[in-house]
Amino acid sequence: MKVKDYLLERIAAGTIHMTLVDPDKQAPEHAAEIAADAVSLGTDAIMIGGSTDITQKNLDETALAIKASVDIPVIYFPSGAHALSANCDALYFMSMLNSRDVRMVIREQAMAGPIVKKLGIEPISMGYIIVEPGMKVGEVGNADLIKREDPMMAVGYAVAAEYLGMEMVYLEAGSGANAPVPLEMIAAVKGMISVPLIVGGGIRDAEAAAAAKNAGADAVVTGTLVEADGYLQALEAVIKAIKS
Ligand code: 1GP
Repeated sequence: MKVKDYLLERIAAGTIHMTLVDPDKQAPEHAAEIAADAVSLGTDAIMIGGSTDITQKNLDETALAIKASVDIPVIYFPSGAHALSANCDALYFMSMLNSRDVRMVIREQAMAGPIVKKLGIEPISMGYIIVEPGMKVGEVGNADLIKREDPMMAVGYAVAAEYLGMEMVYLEAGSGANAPVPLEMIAAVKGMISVPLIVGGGIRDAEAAAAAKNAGADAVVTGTLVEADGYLQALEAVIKAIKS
């Protein structure tokens, strides 16, 4: 089954959870442990990515270790064409729609496309929209950040993504954000698109996860959560909140 179909099938049954692992943050063996823990707690897919310091080496090694330890899809969440790994089941073929830098909108993709084709990795097209505070990804992506009080700006980009044929939309507040994407913004976007809506950035507890789900997120992504020691309890609470 294609990863996209797996995600759509899961989403049809309710909001899903995806665990983001940054290859730059721990050794591949520990990344594999985190992924296995997340699977045992009910996460639906593992995403691998980070805004900075992703190399072909740490990506390949982390993807390989994770693939060996889990049997759910492992999806690459790329920051550019400089590192691409055939060790993942799929990758988000994404465009940072509100970047001021044409490189982030389409040039990296033009470089990556032929390589992705040759490697035979499943591409899942995605419109990536960066919301305040945006954090590192907003900074390195030179994003024209969506203001927190401007849900209609996010709606505009999201509908444009769908009309351009993108298969998913991702509302991103940035990894480690002190506040997740506003609930009104999630609801406004959800009300105007029919492709799945992924939400991430700054979601650290059950309350925030449940709120994002109830506002309309089809998928909730958490990353920073698993970087702290003793992450099991927090991750369990988040996944439970999303699945209940
Ligand atoms: C980042 O949305 C993800 O791309 C996850 O964010 O690290 O804050 O959970 P956190």
